[in-house]
Amino acid sequence: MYDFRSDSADCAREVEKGLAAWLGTERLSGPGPAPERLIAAMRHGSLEGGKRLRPLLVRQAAAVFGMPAAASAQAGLAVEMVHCYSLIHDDLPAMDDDDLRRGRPTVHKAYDDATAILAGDALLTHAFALLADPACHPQADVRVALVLELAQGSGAGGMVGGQMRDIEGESAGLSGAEISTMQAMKTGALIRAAVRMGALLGGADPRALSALTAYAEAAGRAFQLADDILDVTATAEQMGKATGKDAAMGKQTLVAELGVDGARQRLNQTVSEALSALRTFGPKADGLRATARYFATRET
Ligand code: GRG
Repeated sequence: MYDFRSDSADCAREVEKGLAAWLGTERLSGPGPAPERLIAAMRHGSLEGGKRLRPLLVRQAAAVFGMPAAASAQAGLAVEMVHCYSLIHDDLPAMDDDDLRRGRPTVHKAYDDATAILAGDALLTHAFALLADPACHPQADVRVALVLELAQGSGAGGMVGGQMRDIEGESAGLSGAEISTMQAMKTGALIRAAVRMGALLGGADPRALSALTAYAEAAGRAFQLADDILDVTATAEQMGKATGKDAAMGKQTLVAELGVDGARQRLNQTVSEALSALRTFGPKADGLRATARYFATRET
């Protein structure tokens, strides 16, 4: 029987080891050696922390097709590098201006703004080196498909575009439908890419890929709803309030639109949608099922 706690803990341990290895002096070198300060900032922004959910999704989607965890690990690291870069840039003064991330000083606080920008840039670039590397998958056509998937999920029509919509919406205001689109891009697109990359590694046929894409889109919505609910309830707790309604005000989230109870209801519906997208798959999809359920109950 699939054990979410042990699989997610194994995955997180392996991601930590893999990132530490790939963010070493030798592997980061190009025509010249990578500067020590840059390497240190990249490591600060990606090691020791994080739930490592996106590599877990790559691994679970590949497992649907019987792929062993080791065969999808490198692609999972690439997705995690893109995720870590996005957090480093999101924390910058020009974006969210946060001092803490994962309980530690953000990269621009521990180093400086320019180093944080470059550390994010270098993580993003390195992610694609991992996918192009033959150890990622023996077939070049699969590697190219992975590169395309991650580029589309993280670029202007995906995560970066979602961030732009979020920033634009802060002054213009967003409708409920616009918030959903923004979130599907900003947060959902990388989750979608992670699941689809696992499916591509596993050699999914078009029907399976489309079912897993439907799962990923619903799971991405569930992840974001859970994140927004946690944001509000944690803030309300800090402020000593009975509900997080006031804390939700002014934020472009579905919690502000639906209220905490409405958002919880929507979260449960969305998890059911994710689960029903997996109905044609057998027990090999239990990992993906467990992650969708985890999104409804997570506390961090
Ligand atoms: C700046 C290019 C650029 C993109 C920013 C992802 C993102 C887009 C911003 C992060 C802001 C944020 C907190 C979004 C909410 C959803 C989210 C991505 C939460 C963090 O992901 P987790 O919970 O984090 O997987 P850990 O630390 O566990 O990896």
